[in-house]
Amino acid sequence: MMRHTLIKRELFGTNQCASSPCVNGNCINQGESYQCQCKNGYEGKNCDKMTVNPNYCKNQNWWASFDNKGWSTCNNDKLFITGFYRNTLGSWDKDEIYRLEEAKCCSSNSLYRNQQSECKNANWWDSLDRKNTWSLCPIGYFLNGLYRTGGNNLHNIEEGKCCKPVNHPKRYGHCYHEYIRYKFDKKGWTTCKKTGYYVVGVFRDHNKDWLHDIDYLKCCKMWT
Ligand SMILES: [Ca+2]
Ligand SMILES: [Ca+2]
Ligand SMILES: [Ca+2]
Repeated sequence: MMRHTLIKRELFGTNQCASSPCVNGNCINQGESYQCQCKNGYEGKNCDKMTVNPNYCKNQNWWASFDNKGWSTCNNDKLFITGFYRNTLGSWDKDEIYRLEEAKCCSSNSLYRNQQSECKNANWWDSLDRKNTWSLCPIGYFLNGLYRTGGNNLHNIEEGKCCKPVNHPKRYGHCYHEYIRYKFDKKGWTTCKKTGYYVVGVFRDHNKDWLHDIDYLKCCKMWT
């Protein structure tokens, strides 16, 4: 059957799909032309453009970047953090922040799709030095990255990069506190579990000064 079809095409016209023009999709031969059926997340004639659709998320690699002083962010201002991946607990008394290895970066909800972002750096230099204290983005902004200095304690996370779609107001939709006291002691993903929520801040516990001492994420929805 297959063989038959190929021979037929050779005789009666060229196979427009022969060069596999659909980068992320299936090709449909249409005589002189072709059409691509794109996989989810891609668009364009050849399915070569990535759609930043409301459900788009990417795990951003911070494995090396967060080992040293400097910024680790989502690779796009239009993406917002919904959670973190951490490596194995060092020990209760030495759980260095470089064990934070990845951030989950997700697009805005559909209302703000493809809008440019405006960003601000939130000053957490003192707030993360203190126990029982929240370190938060300015109201209406969502976390996009973290800045750390040279030491490896929790208090060495000094700033949050906080972004919002330009037309997003300086307020949030519904917010809640995701309790991660035990979850964040272990290797794996810790996220805002409810869908459509983004991280806007972290809470340092009453205990020590290590990565596992983040006890809560503040998770908020975008305003609709
Ligand atoms: Ca690392
Ligand atoms: Ca500090
Ligand atoms: Ca903990």
